[in-house]
Amino acid sequence: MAAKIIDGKAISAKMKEEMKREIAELRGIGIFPGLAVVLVGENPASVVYVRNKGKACHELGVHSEEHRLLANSSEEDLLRLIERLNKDDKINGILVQLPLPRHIDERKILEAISPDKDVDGFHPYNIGKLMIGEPAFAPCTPYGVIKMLEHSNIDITGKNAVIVGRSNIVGKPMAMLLLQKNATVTICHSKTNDLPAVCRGADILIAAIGKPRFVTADMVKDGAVVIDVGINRLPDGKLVGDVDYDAVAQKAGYITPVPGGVGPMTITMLLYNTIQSARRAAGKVKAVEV
Ligand code: BQF
Repeated sequence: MAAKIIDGKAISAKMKEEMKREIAELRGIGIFPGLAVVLVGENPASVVYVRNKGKACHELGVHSEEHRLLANSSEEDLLRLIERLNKDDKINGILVQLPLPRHIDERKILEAISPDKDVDGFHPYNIGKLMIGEPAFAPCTPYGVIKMLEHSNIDITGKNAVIVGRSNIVGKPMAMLLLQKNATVTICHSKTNDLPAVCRGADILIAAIGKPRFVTADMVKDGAVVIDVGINRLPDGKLVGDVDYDAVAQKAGYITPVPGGVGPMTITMLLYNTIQSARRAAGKVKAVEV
């Protein structure tokens, strides 16, 4: 079987058109969504990601602020900035770009962000809400994966979903969202026994391990939906996912490309969460529903 390609860029573009209409509507009633992106240091990948987020805000007419701190800024400097943004009525979303320099305690920083402005969904409050199936900000990458499946009319209910990777940013929240959508969920990791056999049981296979081309065709069931969350730069500069794309595309029913798959959706869901946050701040919705 030759897989259908799930085009993250096209789905993003479609969602952004809807969001533009929504923003115009909100503007009419005096609501102006605003996002603050905080970058500490200048990790080259982070600089690109922050630029992508600013560009998307600009494209949609969302107010955006980029706050850059030097790599040697203290934890206190960063906490003071977050405190200020927490109180700023123009700001509905606060995003601290990860990873942070090693001398800064990432958990402490994420816990300082007001849960009401935590559009990345990394605050323990929102993680807890996600766990009990209550409305909360869902982390952008796994939330984007759910939207990709829905836009492709792929049923989730009753399916075996296997996630390879157990990170707090992707694997774990992905499991919660798929469970919420009635999948039977397995999370695999580096210690999983006979990983290829577990993966072969997947109707929906999510690769989020951060190893280039780790998921090979022998690990994929015929006709499976394969979602590639990986972004790996090879020594020759080429960007590849966690899936051995060419071979797996011969076997899967659906597959996401890298680039142009999950990545653009991550950015779009950030904007989506920011808009929902602005609505909620204005009392237009009680909470944010996944
Ligand atoms: C594309 C990210 C790992 C760690 C921290 C579009 C992005 C990437 C790829 C992007 C990512 C990955 C982001 C493509 C933001 C996704 O066309 O394939 C957009 O900007 N991302 C991030 O902010 O932090 C990360 C991955």
